[in-house]
Amino acid sequence: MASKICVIIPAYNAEETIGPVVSGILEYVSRVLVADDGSTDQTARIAAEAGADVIHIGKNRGKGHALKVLFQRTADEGYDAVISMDADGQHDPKEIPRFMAAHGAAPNDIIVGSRMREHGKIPRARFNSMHVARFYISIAANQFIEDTQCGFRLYPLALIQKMKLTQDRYVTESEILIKAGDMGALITSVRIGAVYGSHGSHFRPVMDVAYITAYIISYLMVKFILEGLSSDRYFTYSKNNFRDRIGRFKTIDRIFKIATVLTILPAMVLFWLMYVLLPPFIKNNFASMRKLKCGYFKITLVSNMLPFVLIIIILEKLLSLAGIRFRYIDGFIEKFYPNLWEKN
Ligand SMILES: Nc1nc2c(ncn2[C@@H]2O[C@H](COP(=O)(O)OP(=O)(O)OP(=O)(O)O)[C@@H](O)[C@H]2O)c(=O)[nH]1
Ligand SMILES: [Mg+2]
Repeated sequence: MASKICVIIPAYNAEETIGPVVSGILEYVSRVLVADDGSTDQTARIAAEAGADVIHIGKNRGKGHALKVLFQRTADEGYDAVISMDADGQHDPKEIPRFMAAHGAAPNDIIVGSRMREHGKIPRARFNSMHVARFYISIAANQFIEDTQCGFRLYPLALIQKMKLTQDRYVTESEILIKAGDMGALITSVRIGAVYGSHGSHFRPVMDVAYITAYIISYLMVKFILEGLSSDRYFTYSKNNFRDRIGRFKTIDRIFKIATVLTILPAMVLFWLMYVLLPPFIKNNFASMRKLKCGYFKITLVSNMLPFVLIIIILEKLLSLAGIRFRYIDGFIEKFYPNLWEKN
């Protein structure tokens, strides 16, 4: 039997784009649900006029919270899967059938749109941070995910219900991929076009990247400890585990993240020693790392290089202000943060 699917859109101050986005989508699916997240403009009215059902979230609480509200509502209504799309027109409704087809072939997978082949169309700084993020998110999710930051996705709701989502704003979408992959689920990519233009963005390149990074680091730290101290353990996530319980308390979660960020570099060296020295006692520890194309040493090395990457980026920015264009970092990032699973 075909899955019951609808489209969900978390929207915040998107009055200029939401109308055509909703009507474009309605050519492919019969129901669009928009979560209006405390917009101060006409987003809700225009979405409703274009034919969407609108959930009103009184106060702005961020994309992650809106997604969670939309997951809950659609699950209660008996949908099997949802397609999430952005309100700002960066996702083309014409590509919806490709997500449906991928879902038909793999109904239990999360299907993620990938813009990574559209290199030239993505601002370089964004592309670089997407490249580094996918390196670590892929490690945490036990598989290569081409584009970990794309909001155009298809989620099977039964899978979403197997995880507790504790993160907010732009971190939730990374959290979903990591937890799904680290539970054994598969994540399939479909190529989509990248649209970057004059649309407004709410994404804050420094703060939101920092939040995502802190979450990934805090997640990996626990994964490495669990895998390092057990045999043949590939998957470390289960609902309501220790990490989920920490996530429930915002302050403790924040302290935990800061502590892991401050200690990750020496910890990576310690993990590398555990990787080299413990196997006689703990057979096949770091099981998911041992399946990768490179040794754990390389991951330790590139992680410890991250502060230098940051310094080079800052230097290049300063030089460009002085009119000197010097782009060493792009090639560096592509070389040192590769796809560790198969050929690109
Ligand atoms: N519900 C809700 N949705 C949001 C919020 N911020 C952004 N969104 C939605 O999330 C989607 C993506 O947000 P953007 O700010 O464009 O982020 P992005 O697409 O990752 O970044 P760019 O590539 O720079 O556009 C859009 O549909 C927004 O309407 C928010 O605070 N609440
Ligand atoms: Mg956008």
